[in-house]
Amino acid sequence: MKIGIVCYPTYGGSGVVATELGLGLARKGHEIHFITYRRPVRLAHFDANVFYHEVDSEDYPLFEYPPYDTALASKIVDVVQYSNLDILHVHYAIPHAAVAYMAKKILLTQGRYLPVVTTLHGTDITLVGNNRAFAPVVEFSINKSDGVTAVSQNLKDDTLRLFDIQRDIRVVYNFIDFERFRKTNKEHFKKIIAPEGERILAHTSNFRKVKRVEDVVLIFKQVHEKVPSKLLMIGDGPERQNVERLARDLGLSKEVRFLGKQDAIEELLAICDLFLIPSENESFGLAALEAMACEVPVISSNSGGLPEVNIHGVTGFMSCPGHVDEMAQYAIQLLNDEEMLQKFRTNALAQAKRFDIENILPHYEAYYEEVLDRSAAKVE
Ligand code: GMT
Repeated sequence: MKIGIVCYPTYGGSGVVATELGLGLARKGHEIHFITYRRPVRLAHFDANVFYHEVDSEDYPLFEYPPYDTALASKIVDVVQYSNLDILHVHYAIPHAAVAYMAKKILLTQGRYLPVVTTLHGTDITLVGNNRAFAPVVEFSINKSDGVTAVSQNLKDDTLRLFDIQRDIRVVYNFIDFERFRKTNKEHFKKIIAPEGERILAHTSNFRKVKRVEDVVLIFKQVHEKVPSKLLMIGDGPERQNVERLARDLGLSKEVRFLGKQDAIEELLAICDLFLIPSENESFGLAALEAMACEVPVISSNSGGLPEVNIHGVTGFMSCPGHVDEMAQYAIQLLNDEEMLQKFRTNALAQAKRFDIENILPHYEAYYEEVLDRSAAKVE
């Protein structure tokens, strides 16, 4: 198949999923065309089946907001025409699903039907659920997509609850590539971070409010009082300054290391004992899955799709968002019990295997085939 993929190319979970999906499909022989404003972070190497089309939106003094949507729609039309795409897969509803609809309408005037699959990733639904400024367009463009997928059952349920959706939504979970995410021996590295054999906890995110990053430091404070430990804070975003200040105010600056954005997250996860993800809302929690694939148990909130990934009392523990004391108690219990920790490590890996890219990719391929079959006779 010739598949176009539209996504955010930066360090977000949706961009990572879109890029890894494209690369995985390319390995299986499909021709993949990424259409974005910047080369996706994980698209670092040459691949004969992968093409990258950059959206160049014109800057003009009249435009206070550069019209990216218009430029993207034009680029999609161009790529579909000249690369002869079979299907377009857009990741993150805003604005990609609406832009795809515009491109589809333009192509129809040329007698060509472009089937569009939209994947909902989380904040495109849960944020707009609270922001009516986007809602009518999101609802309309989901209904106009030829296929819609959501990354968890919980996100599907939220979408159906928050919008008037007239089409079926298929759940296709986030996935993990075990070629990359697996526990490797990084003892030398561990000695640098934790020279006295301290336990290592980690958090990775884009440091937005929804991640409750302050809770990570507050949980760690309690853990550190009972268990010799270090905390790695990986990623960057709007809350980073506040959280760095909090760590300093709590006297933890030597124990908490802010590493910023990192490419080789798996090398950091390889030395960790526990992963913290106390999000207010999390449609799936790809970061938790990445940790579990590296045999790191997870203390998470029970929001959104996290219970579909982290199994309470098996691969980690869960509490309601904001229940910092309870999360800290769970963390202390696990870190103080070597036998339990080892069992949870094994369980985390076994659960992560359910989301192996090799298992999930065929679901997308089958769904594309279904959508193509349904669209074959369509001219409108
Ligand atoms: O985690 C983020 O805030 C980034 C966001 C994105 O769309 O880039 O991630 C969302 O999509 C990921 C991939 O499908 C999911 O694993 C994350 O759980 C989801 N984030 C939220 O729902 C907050």
